[in-house]
Amino acid sequence: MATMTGAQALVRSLAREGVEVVFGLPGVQIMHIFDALHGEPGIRLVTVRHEQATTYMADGYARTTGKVGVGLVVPGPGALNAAAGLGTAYATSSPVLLISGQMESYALGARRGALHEIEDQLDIFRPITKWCARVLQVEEIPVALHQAMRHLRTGRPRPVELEIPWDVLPSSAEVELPEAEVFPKQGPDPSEIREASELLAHARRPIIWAGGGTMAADASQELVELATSLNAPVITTHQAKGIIPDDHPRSLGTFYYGHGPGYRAMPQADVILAVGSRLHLAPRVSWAFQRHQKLIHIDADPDELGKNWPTQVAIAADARPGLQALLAELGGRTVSEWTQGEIAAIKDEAYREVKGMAPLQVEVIETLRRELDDDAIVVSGTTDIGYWSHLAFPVLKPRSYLTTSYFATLGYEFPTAIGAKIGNPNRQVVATCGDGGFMYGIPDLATAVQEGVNVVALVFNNSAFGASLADQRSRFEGRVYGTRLHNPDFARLAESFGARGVRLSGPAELADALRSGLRSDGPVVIEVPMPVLDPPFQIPPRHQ
Ligand SMILES: Cc1ncc(C[n+]2csc(CCOP(=O)(O)OP(=O)(O)O)c2C)c(N)n1
Repeated sequence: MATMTGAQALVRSLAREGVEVVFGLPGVQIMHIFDALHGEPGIRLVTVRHEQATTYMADGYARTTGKVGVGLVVPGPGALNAAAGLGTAYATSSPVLLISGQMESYALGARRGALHEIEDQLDIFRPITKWCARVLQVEEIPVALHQAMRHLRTGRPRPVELEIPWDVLPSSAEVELPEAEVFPKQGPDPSEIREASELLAHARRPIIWAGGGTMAADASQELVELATSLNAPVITTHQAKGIIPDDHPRSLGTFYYGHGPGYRAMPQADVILAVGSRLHLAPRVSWAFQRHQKLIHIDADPDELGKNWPTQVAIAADARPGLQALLAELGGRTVSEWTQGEIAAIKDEAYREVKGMAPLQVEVIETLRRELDDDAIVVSGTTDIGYWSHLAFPVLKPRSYLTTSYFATLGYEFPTAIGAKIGNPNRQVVATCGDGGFMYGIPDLATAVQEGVNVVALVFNNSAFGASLADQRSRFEGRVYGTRLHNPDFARLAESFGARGVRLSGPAELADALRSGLRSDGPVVIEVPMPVLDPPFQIPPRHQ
């Protein structure tokens, strides 16, 4: 027990729980937390320029390191600004903690129009968090933070939010700080593993379908081992890209809007083992998922089991212990008929198709792969190159390819990349941005300069909200309205921030610019002119 203020109790608890970085933006209700951080050498405070960046950066940091990402904002407008990032973290099952201030206790519920008042802020966070709470006593702060960490580190990782009224932060009390805990992961039910193993052991055409839950569980090694011993190809969602190297002989790449090698392989499957995936596509791709196939579904979130597609065996477990148990139970048994030649042929043919559909985009993506290290982190933006990267960019390591999952958050990519680089200073980090999306994150170019963060933003400039324009072309008889954009000179804009800016005349110049950009000390913006092209979801899949 020790006497300390609420702000000290919070910051010491964060340090005790292993938090090393906080992404924050100050304001009167949280200044005591800033002051307590000033006295805490183990935590780096990164001050951002727009609250959206607190949660985007925390998410980028969290998903690339596996550690908890922490944001710190004022209530009301600050909390609302941070909400799109928290929603993205919810969609991507990312362990982000948002600490938001609160009005003074006496103002809660009084509806007097106190500074930054929102009547019940927790109601705003409920749909985009796994757990959220308000703490009203100093002594409760470490306990609440420990509880937040338990939610972040057990089951399906999803964001949490904690709010503390302004007056609680400078108050003092006798406080006990709980020890940080390593929480055990949820293991599977052995009888379900036996049932699943029997199905897999007798499957002639088993396919493994890996979703983002495999990444959150760091189950790469187990997944690759199982694919090898079962002789089963692996299809990933874009969230799980890199869980098996895309160039692995058993990888069948990424299935995205009916494109990718998966659509050729899935109809052949007799048993599908889905791990850490919502299977949200299943009801929409009848040529891929078929009723006669047997589905084994492992997921840390029991709510997902059987929700989108009927399962034969539903296993509520974290992906890693789930796969470990399957490996042990199978003991190498398999009658799988897949040959590596078949898998390679399916993959080659699908790649040729993708190249035929998007030659310019694939040329850019191939340049990226050639120039980047194997463990480089690519934050794949909500932009044309980002969507085609799901299909054409080979990801070689886990936790090195970020998407927004179903949230499709325009503008997340650049701040998310800054957070990723702060968590991984020795890895290359590139964000692929559209001109529309990049403009959301421009304020935090200043943060990247201030913090000396070498992130390369590739801004593919088609002077349009391109996907929306393509939508107008296809669904509204070509009536283009409200989707063309006037843009700044991105290179000069970057220079004015003290960053490096380069304007290319075309994608052919990308390799050199990228190479030198990755060697810079600070952020680099490379503007690449592009025409408006069709994203994959505007092109009907061949099997429709
Ligand atoms: C926060 C948010 N607002 C709006 C959208 C809808 N939206 C999806 S893509 C897009 C256009 C993106 O334009 P740009 O960033 O220039 O990339 P491009 O499509 O041109 O490659 C829009 C407006 C969204 N996904 N997210």
